[in-house]
Amino acid sequence: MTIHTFNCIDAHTCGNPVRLVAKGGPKLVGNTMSDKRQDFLQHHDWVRTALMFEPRGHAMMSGSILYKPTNPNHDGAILFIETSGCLPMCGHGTIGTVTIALQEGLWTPKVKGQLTLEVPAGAIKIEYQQDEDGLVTDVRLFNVASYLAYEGLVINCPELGELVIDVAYGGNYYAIIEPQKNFAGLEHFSAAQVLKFSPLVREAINKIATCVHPEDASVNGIRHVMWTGKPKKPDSSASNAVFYGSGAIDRSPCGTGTSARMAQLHAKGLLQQGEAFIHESIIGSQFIGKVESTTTIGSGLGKNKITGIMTSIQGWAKVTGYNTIIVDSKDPYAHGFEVN
Ligand code: PYC
Repeated sequence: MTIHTFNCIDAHTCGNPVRLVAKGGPKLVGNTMSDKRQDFLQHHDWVRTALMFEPRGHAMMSGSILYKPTNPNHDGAILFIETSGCLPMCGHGTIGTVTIALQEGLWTPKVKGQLTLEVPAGAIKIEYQQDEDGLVTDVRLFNVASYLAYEGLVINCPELGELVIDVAYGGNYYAIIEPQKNFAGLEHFSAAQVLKFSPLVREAINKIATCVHPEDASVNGIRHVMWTGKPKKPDSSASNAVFYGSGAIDRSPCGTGTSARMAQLHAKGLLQQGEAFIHESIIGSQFIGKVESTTTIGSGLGKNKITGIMTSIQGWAKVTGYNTIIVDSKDPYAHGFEVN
């Protein structure tokens, strides 16, 4: 019998869970977090399924494992784990991980109030505030470059009919569905409808849209579906529900989704640089997004160069508990299961 022990600290970012593995994560091979992500997926993926799937997790479970950064000038490195796989970047995961790691003394920032972190999608900068008790009160992440990949793709969704969809990247690729003839808006849609129609939309859109990141081919495919609509709170700019994995709706406003949405709106002239974009989640929690600057993505010439934006996302997280999780090789569900 083998027992693996994982010392985890659980938190939530604006409602969505973050389980940070402080001890017990595997050693990974590779020079970058993108290489390490591949090594993890090939040789250690059972750690993710054991900690994210039932019976130790649930459909929305999401987490992170901390690593030493490759660049000694950086403060830390994060591998994201969740039910759908290892994301190249996760916004709510970053805000939760930063909050936990600072409060629990797992990182010592080189400059107080700032961090530079390595994630599989690239390097990101962080600004954070702490109160007099050392609790992190808010985190602003400066995300990897975002861009609008496709505009006006048409799919046929069973029962709903024709849907016009944009696809944007904000650390992951998102199929974005705005209110239109066959979708009146998220405020008219139930969570059950999001869960029912999202996998159908995802399958259809992946048949007609090829998404491969111009700087890292291991970042590819559309795994997230974002339904948009009118917000409930007067100060929110828009609401959204992001579907991921096989049955999850993000309870937070979705960090990489918010960056993708800002890239879409900015490319269409509907959001200006410097303007606040307050994104509301399905439970009413908010992230404050901003287009910080414009940029180009991809080192190729001519049409391989893409115009994009640099965004920031601000949110908060709260620690919910300390969790020593064991995985016993004799447990028939040692590596977890999903009910679809
Ligand atoms: O916050 O980027 C995010 C995210 C991705 C999937 C769930 N949350």
